Amino acid sequence: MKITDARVVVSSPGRNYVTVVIETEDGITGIGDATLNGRELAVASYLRDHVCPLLIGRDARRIEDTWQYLYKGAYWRRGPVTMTAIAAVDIALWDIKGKAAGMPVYQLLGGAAREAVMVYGHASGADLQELCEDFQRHLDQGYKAVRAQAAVPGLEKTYGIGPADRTVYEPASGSAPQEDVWETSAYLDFAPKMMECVREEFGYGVHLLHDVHHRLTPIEAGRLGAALEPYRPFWIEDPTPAEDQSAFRLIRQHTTTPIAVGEVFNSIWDCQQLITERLIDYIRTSVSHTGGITHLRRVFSLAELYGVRSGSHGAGDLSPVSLAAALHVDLSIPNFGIQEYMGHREQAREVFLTSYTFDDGYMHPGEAPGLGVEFDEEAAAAYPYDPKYLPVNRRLDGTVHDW
Ligand code: CS2
Ligand code: MG
Repeated sequence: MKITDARVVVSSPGRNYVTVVIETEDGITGIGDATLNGRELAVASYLRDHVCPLLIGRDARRIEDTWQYLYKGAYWRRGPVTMTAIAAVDIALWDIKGKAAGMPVYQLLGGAAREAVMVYGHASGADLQELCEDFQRHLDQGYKAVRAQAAVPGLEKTYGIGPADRTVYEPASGSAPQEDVWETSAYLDFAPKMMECVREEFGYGVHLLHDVHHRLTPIEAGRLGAALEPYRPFWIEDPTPAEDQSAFRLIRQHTTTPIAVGEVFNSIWDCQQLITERLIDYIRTSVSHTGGITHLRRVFSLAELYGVRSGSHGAGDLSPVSLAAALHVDLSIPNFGIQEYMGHREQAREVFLTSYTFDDGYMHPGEAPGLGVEFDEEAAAAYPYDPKYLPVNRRLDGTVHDW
């Protein structure tokens, strides 16, 4: 089954997405998500200039060999650009394999290990009242798990606060990074009040998640985790930057609050210590940034050995192709935890025609062969690339901080 064409489509239906399209001599087409928020063109170039020409003539059925060829053959390994590019090719090849077999990808991965995939949505607000109103909206939609984020009083901008019109939150903006101002002490005083408010309003029958977004030192993260224990978070996410995996030993000494990390990771080596030392409870690596289905399964298999469950990233800047691939993996692995699902803007739903379903807080990838997503390239052409950047965070004294 030789590959006859491999192309990259950069478009902006609702937000920027990079989509890989691979065609075979048999007329079967597969698609992959190569979107890296704020660095889309870097991945598009890596693919167009250095990967796609090498795919022509290769056997589309040899997914593992292609993965190794692209990973080891580049000599320069790992990193978000490289691994997102490899991921997109990998996802497209699994799509092709499923279509050739006449089966949804999850069947190729061993079949369903559960009936459906529990997802969590994003509730947010400019104040606690708005947060609770949005939280209730998610409960009304059937979510069993909801993430809570609220603007920190006194700070002009806070991560994760969705627009007033309730369209899908998109943090990237402008033709250059906007600069946000951050003050940790204000956040540490406020976060427990926010979680207490949600529990008082909605009780303990719903899974309550919160994203710290890399902003604390390890000891501050330990303090936050301990302060939130009465409110039983499902997890706190990215409590501290995770380049230093050993830093999580300090957090673990101070709190039993579950920890989720990994959306910025791109390989198993980024989380090997976190998993093998049980320093986290959920690994958030995504199918589109961590080398595709082939590599993500390795991460989750390692995690299973140490009692760590999956909690994959699924923000709106991961395309519907990525979400579909994630759902196939989520359905098939034994140590599934939860899947993030923010939904996608209307324009994206015009371009990516999906088979996955949402019902009462759970999702299923569907039974269509392959991923179950059709990419309408013509519709995509109506939405040209629109350069956008993620914000830069600075502390009150101007020091650059983690966003
Ligand atoms: C967030 C994301 O979904 C999450 O957990 O961390 O919104 C993240 O900020 C974006 O995906 C970055 O592009
Ligand atoms: Mg996050």
